[in-house]
Amino acid sequence: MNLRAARLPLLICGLLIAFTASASDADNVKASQAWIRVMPGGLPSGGYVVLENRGEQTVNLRGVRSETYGEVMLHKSSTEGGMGRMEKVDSLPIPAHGTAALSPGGYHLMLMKASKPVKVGDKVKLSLQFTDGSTLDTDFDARPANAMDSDSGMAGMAGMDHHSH
Ligand SMILES: [Cu+2]
Repeated sequence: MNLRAARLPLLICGLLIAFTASASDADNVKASQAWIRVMPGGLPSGGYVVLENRGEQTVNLRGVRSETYGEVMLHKSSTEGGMGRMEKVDSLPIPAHGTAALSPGGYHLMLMKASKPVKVGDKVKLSLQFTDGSTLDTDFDARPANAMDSDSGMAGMAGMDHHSH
């Protein structure tokens, strides 16, 4: 291997580091398993997604914009004395090199004031907003009201009770 060939990987490596340093929050976050539990009759629907942060710093999910829903809030569910309740939260931290899950019974998006009826099978685009102002457009699958979180089994059942109030 001559000297010039040996330098090429070094150069590429340097470029990658420079790119990573300037990446926005949205560049560092990967969204997966995004879905909406569609509730009948204009009731607020829950939105769920798994967010993976591949960056070196904590990223905060600050809010969500949507053309479909006039109002979207970040909520956290909890159970106190056997009663399900939920509260509004301002942001959800996604740790560096970690994940944060919005799932039935925990953090979730509360989707309200649909501008048009959302049907099961629809894909609904939600724009996730992060600390630095960057956004990540994500397609959420609309699922029926009795859908369970496929990954959490009984936890999904608990979430269903909560959201039926
Ligand atoms: Cu809620």
